[in-house]
Amino acid sequence: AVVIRREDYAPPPYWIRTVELTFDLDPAKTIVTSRMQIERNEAVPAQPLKLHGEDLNLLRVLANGESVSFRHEDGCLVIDNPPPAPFTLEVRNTCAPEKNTQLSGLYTSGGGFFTQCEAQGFRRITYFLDRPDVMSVYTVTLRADKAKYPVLLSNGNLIEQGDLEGGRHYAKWHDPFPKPSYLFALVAANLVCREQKIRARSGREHLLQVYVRAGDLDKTEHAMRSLMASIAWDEARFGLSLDLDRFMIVAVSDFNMGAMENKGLNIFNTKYVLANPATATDTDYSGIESVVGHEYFHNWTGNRVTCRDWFQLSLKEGLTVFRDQEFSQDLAGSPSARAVKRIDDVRLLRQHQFPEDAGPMAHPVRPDSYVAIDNFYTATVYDKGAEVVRMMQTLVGREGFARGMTLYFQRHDGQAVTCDDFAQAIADANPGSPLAERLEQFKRWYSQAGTPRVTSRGHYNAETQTYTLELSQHCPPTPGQADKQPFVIPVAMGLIGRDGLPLPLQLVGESAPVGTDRVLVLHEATQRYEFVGLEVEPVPSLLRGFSAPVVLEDTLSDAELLILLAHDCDPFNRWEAGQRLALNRLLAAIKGDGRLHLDEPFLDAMKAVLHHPALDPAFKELVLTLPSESYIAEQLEQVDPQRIHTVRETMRLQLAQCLHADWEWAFEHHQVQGGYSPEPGQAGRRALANLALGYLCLAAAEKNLPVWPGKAYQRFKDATNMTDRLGALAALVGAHHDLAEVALERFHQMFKDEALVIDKWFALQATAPEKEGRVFTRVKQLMAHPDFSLRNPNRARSLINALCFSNPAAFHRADAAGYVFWADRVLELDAINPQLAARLARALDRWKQLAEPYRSAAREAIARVAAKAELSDDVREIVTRALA
Ligand code: BAL
Ligand code: ZN
Repeated sequence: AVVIRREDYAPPPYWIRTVELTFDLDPAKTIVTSRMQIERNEAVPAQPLKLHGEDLNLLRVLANGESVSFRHEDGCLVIDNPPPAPFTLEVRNTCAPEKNTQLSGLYTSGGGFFTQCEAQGFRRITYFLDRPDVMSVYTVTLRADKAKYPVLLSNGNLIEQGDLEGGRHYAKWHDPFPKPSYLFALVAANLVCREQKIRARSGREHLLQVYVRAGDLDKTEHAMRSLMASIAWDEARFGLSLDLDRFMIVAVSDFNMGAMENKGLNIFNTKYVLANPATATDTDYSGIESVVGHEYFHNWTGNRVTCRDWFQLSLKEGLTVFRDQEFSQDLAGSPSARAVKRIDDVRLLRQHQFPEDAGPMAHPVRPDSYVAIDNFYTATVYDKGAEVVRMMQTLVGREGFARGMTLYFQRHDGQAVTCDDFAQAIADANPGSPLAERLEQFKRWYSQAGTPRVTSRGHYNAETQTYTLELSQHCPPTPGQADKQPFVIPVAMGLIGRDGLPLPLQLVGESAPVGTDRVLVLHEATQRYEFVGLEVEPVPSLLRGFSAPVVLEDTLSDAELLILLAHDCDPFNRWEAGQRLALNRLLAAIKGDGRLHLDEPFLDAMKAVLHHPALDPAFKELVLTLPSESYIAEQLEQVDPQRIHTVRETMRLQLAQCLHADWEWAFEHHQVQGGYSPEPGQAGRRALANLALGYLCLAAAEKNLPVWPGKAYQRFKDATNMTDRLGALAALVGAHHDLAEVALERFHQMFKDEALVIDKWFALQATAPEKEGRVFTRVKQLMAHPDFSLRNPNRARSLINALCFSNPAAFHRADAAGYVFWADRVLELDAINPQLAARLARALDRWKQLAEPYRSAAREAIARVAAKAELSDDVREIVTRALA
């Protein structure tokens, strides 16, 4: 395997200014003809022309219409002596879409043709300079059987279409914007579409289309609404308008990622398009909104300004995740609904990115090297990258950040640039800001991996009425980076009185208090802040809104956490205090004798939140949901997954029993009246009612009481939307109640033709709380279910990844059977779809943290995968790093 290094970047020796592609589409053998206008990049010494190609069958190569000598080397087509002046190169080749199970390049799905070119799929379609800094204007002609493939789409504008002999037809598309090959797309399939004409703020008219298979049209309204909302938001917030006459979204059921931002022709996993109340949950609805937004926002952050090389991936991904998160928060509306969204985002970051930063795959937001770039579409590049952008906004303010974005586009529209260029633009637009003053240091967030630890110590002096806050930072070593330099860390904070009221913040030397909320910029290893004029000892509320992606280590007592939970005006920290209280109790039991007995103050605090008249149900649901098993594991030096599971289940049961009357109240009082809407208010009520129902069924199952399981079953049957139906089903499954079996069977019958719902059916069973090995046994049985398939990524993930990533107690078994299962599946999948296999391979990233006997057994399983001779680069990179 070849290691690609960032420091080796060199500009391309050639430019491909225009490309005319013609596709004669056939599932077994598609003929691709490519005519490229190529010229030398005079800025670099003359070199052979090397075009990337993978799994292609070359038919002919002509330069200026004449044959030209070429050779193959390292998977490239090499022309040693291309004509010196700008010239036309014509390449003709074939590829085999129906054999393309990797789903990278041109492939078939459900009887249609689809493409996925990011990161390096275009080279699996035809020979090209398949790198993001080579941008070309594309004209694309598609020819295919008209009856089988009535819809023929590519990027840009349709300029010609018509019939051909033999029942075939053609369509010709032209995209006026130069783009890198990774943004190329085509679709040829039997699809229907929802259309919408809109007039943007700018006055320009656009045609919006959402293409799906016949029968799914009733599930496209939400995606279309989300697209319209995205267009309006980008204009309002950043002054960025849609630059195309036509914007298309196409849904496909076989897709490795969530969606892809191809210029003007976004291709989506059906999971992020299709929704109606009967088949999609509130979570699905909000996922669609954010992914539709995400892909649309890429049109500027990614497409108009793209990445110079793949090490800069976070330039577009971190920024675009930040944008989609802001979009969803703005759409959510109320401060409380915004906070719920923020908490959700932080939970994901902590669940996925923090473990990544602590494991063998730890890498900087801008990685330094890779073997398979597909392995670096990670939580670090995406979600930590978004946090880096958010910190910039915190340091320059919301307006300042918008100014920085404007400058970024003024400078770089139409270019392929770097993370440095982005940070520079934001800083230059905000001279005098803490970002501009410490830009070089701030950029360590791009170059240093690992999650920094911020330690806080407070000291109150009653005599001088001062409070000294000492903040220190350090970052643990990560592979290849033993020592870290201090980061620039914005710490949003406030101080709270024992009565819960916010206190005025005045630092020594300041003439007056500066509000009750401010941002401290920690940039040294240790800094002290002295607050004056405080008549009582305050409780610090630090890292409000999770203002930096760090672990905060403080010495807050239970009493102080209870004050924050009851009173903090920052909803994020209020939630955090509740989680900390729960976590303290869980960890004490796990590290102690395993026994847990919930105390009155904790239970009273939870009841108070549940009944609080001013808090949103969605927020209550988040407070009353316990930290996940994997988050608990991250707090421990040595992890015994079974012990964590047992203790957490004990706590769940005690919460269920001790708050029984409260859960009954919560369930009864949070029913939604009227028709279904995915809006946050309704969704929050449903979430809390479902949480309550889960606890009620758990308590009932323990004592074998029939009432609540009976009610849950009834609700499951009568539900008028998927959120309620699945919630009731999950309550039964989570309690291992006999009715769960009947309900599961019925659910399958009801939805057997709805692939995305059947995915939920598999996932629910794979993520049920483990009890006596039953869940693991069930998963193995489900592998043989007629509806199961490894070839469809959503389906494979719904069972296998659900078990290995989301059900630690079922996966980490003392008999190692979970690891044997994992290794078998990684190897099986690798032969079909290496990207998918490599993702699954990461389920054992944190094996070194496991206690025995898990640790040795996990290592053995990884070694077994690594010992396989024919392994993809993707999987080899993951297991090699894991064993290093
Ligand atoms: N660019 C790959 C899919 C996404 O992040 O939008
Ligand atoms: Zn993206």
